[in-house]
Amino acid sequence: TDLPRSPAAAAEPHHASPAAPRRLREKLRTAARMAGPPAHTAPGSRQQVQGGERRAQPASGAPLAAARETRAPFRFDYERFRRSLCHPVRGRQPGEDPETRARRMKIKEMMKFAWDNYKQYALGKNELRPLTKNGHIGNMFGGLRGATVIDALDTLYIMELEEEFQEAKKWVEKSFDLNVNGEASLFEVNIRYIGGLLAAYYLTGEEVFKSKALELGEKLLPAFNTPTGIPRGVINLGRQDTRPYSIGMSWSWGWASAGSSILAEFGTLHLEFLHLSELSGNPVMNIRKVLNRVEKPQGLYPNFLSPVTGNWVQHHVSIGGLGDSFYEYLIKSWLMSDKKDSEAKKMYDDALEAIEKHLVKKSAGGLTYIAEWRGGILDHKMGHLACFSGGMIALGAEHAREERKQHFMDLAAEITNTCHESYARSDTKLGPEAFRFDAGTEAMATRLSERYYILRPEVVESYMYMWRLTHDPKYRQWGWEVVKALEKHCRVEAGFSGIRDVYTTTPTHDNMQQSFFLAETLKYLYLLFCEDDVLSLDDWVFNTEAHPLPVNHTNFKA
Ligand code: DMJ
Repeated sequence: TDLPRSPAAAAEPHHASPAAPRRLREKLRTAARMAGPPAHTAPGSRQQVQGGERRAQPASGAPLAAARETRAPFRFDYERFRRSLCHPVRGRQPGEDPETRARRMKIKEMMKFAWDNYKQYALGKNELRPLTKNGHIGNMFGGLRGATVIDALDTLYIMELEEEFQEAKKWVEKSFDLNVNGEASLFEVNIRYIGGLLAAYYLTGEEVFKSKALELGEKLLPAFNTPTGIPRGVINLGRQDTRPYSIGMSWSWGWASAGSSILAEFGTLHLEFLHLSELSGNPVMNIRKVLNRVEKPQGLYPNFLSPVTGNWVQHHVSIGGLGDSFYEYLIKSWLMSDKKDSEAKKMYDDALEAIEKHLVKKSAGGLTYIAEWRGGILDHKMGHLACFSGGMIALGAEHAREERKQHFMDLAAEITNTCHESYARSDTKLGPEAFRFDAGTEAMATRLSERYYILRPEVVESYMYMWRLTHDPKYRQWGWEVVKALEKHCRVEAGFSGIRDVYTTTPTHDNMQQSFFLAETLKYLYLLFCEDDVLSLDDWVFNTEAHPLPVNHTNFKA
């Protein structure tokens, strides 16, 4: 999701103390709440938890006292984990046609260009400002720096940009400071920093990424100290008060109605926290219980929920901003659990049925889209963010009931086609932030404020999944159209920039190279022109920032 930001206190970083694993594990154990036995046991960990009893606590929703456990020292077995993968992470690179290779190399060149400019003008800041050639810090990450470094790590690695990967790794080792004291978005820190560090660790086995992920994960835990265990949106990274309902640790966004938490924020933690749990040997919280208990209007999940009562605060439903990645993490939790997490699968199936029944519409011109819902009234608008849903529905289709499989593949293809239309109908061949289906308009922005494009990935993300799952060559063609448009309208002297209006061929640049451009847009484009065994969907799920997290292959024999 993408949200308005509250002003946050940016603090000057001090030098981080090195992670202290034993102390860290102790704190994780104290603060984490258990709602049942861990759903996930990674191949690397199974043989390591010797005598480690994980005692389940009742899912009361109230914070629990410290879970006292005795167990042997925990060590994640990375080599064993690597042997559990079905494919080498960067694939086997069999013979392929020269055009596909050349296109992939072009995208690699774009990544190098984006990285080199960030490194030259903004290393250590969160994003590059490519027109003014300086860095941007912003207020989303609570004083943490280097969002672009962390977001870029796995893309650099996968693209075999070895020198650049080493530069990024060196920055993490020497300069990534976790001893900060500012207000951060729990969601953004989780998907970009935790997700990026975890992926870098699983891909490379470099301990520095694991220890930083665990240390940062520890800092996020107090956000879960609410009466329901549903975290609030903003957390102060400098405070470590783990008492129940502690005041002053976390806040709801000022703009979110009545102190509510956002579905796409608290619903987009599960994948990363399961892995933190596996790597530390400690259990994690499970906030699904609350969602299962609360009544859902027409089976739909509204975007705002009270972290105090566990009830919905407002009946706005959207598969785009504020809702999006909650649905994504349900199906991906199931896939990541090697199809064991049946609770997540059922929630996904039920939610998708409700979405299809109430939100999926067809325009007069025959375009399928997903509308938004405000207390029963439809808003015939689709955000760019909602375009990830083509890929998600395709990913889930294969695992639907036999008689629904083709239906969901068709639905995924139709939505992806609509999102492609939103690009094809613009002058730049890039899509607007939101497009509408009303008053004779189809798949175009009608408001000036919705015409911008900030290098977002969701449309190419769906192209990548649709390609992998159908091998219909049109998805590669569509991806190549995006590459050409990015080169023409977004590439500037010192990096890539978003544009303010996709409906003019002389667009104004917004002077921002978003970190997700390196994490997601370029990674998904690159994978679109790779063989299927590069970051194979058999082995990996992508978090919502496109950071690959491994599937837990439960049948793996060492
Ligand atoms: C990214 O940070 C993630 O994809 C998130 O889920 C939504 N917003 C941006 C990209 O548009």
